[in-house]
Parts: sequence; structure tokens; C-alpha cells
Amino acid sequence: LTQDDLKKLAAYKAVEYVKSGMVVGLGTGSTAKHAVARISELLRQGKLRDIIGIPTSTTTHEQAVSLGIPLSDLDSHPVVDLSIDGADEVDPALNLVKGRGGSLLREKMVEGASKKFVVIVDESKLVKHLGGSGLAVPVEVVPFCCDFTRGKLEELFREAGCKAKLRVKSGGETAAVTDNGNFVVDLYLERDMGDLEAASEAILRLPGVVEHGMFLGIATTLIVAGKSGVTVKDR
Ligand code: DER
Repeated sequence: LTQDDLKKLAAYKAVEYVKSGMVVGLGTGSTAKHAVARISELLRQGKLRDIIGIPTSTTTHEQAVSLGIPLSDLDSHPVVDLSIDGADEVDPALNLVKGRGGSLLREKMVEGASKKFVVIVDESKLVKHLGGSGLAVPVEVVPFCCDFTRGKLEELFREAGCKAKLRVKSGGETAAVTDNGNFVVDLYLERDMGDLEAASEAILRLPGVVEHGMFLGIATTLIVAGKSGVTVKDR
């Protein structure tokens, strides 16, 4: 099985939680896109009815529109029955790092408004500590004086050996822009950042920060696809 096959397995398992009549948060990324495609397939087959999707990015919005999934937003549907999304890292308490794909703010808004949030990953995403995989913890910042904010973020986690880098467009030198017109600062940590709640609060206190990619206590269910099968864990 390829990594993409594993992502698909986890996504299909998560879609078993979707029932007719639900308002469903549609995640973003290479794993979530399989869930969106599966929901549309079941709608076409008449196995699901009256689903309203709430997309978490313009990319997912476009995918869902192209597949004919009826869509709405949090203004019209402030309570979401169930969201399904991937993650970049998952720790044993089901805390997540998200946003390496750049959609963390809308994802946190939609998934935070969900009664149930099912996270779908292949086993490569499991970590002991968030920020410990050598990949980044993303922070969405306003473009205004983003280097000032970048510096403040680096300073905040100096003891964890933090290097904060402004994310640039792939293959380019200009800043990557989120769906909300903001930039992303990626935090690369040499050591774990200790108390996650304290770290979260400290980041959010910095003027210039919009949101960060740590999703603490939001996920309710984790579906992991690995070489030895699919496992489901509830928080
Ligand atoms: O950017 C994001 O938050 C994505 O959901 C990410 O966390 C998972 O992306 P992947 O399924 O492509 O690895």
C-alpha cells in the first residue's frame, strides 16, 4: 500500500461517521480530499442525503463545488455535526499540529465549532510531542511588519531552539498568502516546547498573530491507517 492508499483508507473509514442530514466540516489536504470525494460518491449513489458541507479552504470549496456537494458556512450553520480533516502531527492525547497546507484558521474555526471532529492520518503523522517531528508548527500572522512578529515568535521559544521562518510560495521568494490574506511563520523547534496550553496562550497574546496550528483538545476521534490496518481511537 502506498501512503496515499493509507490516507484513502483512513478517509473512507471516517466517512462512515457521516449520516444523512448532517452538517459536515470538510477538511483540507491530501488526506481530507479523499473524504470529500467519498461523501460526494455516497451522495451520488443515494446512500447519503441532505448533507451540507462547510469547507475549510478555497481549495476544498472548489473541490466540493466540482463534485456537487451542497455547501454553506458558519454564519448560516454555526453548529457543525461532524468535521473530518487530516493533520501534520498527532500526539497521544489527540492534540494536533495543522496548517502546513496553510488553512489552519478556517480549519480551527470550523472544527472548533463541530460536535465531533474526526482526524484522519497515515501512521507517519504520529508523534510523542507536538513540534517534535522536525517539521514546522505554523502560525498565521498579519502581513503588517511580519518580520517583527516573526522575531517575537522566535524569541518566545528561544529555549526550545526555535527558528522562525516566513513561509514563501513554493519555488518563489515572495510570501505565501493564506485564504484570509495573511502570511504564515513556521516555527522549527529543536526541543519540545513544554506546556502546550501555555505555549498556545503565549503565541496568541502576541499582537500580529492571528492563530496558530496547534489544535489542543479539539479532536474527538483519531483514525490511523497503517501497514497493519486501520485503528480508531476516541478521546
Ligand atoms: O494544512 C492542514 O492543516 C492540513 O489539513 C494538514 O494538516 C494535513 O494535510 P495532509 O493530509 O495533506 O498531510
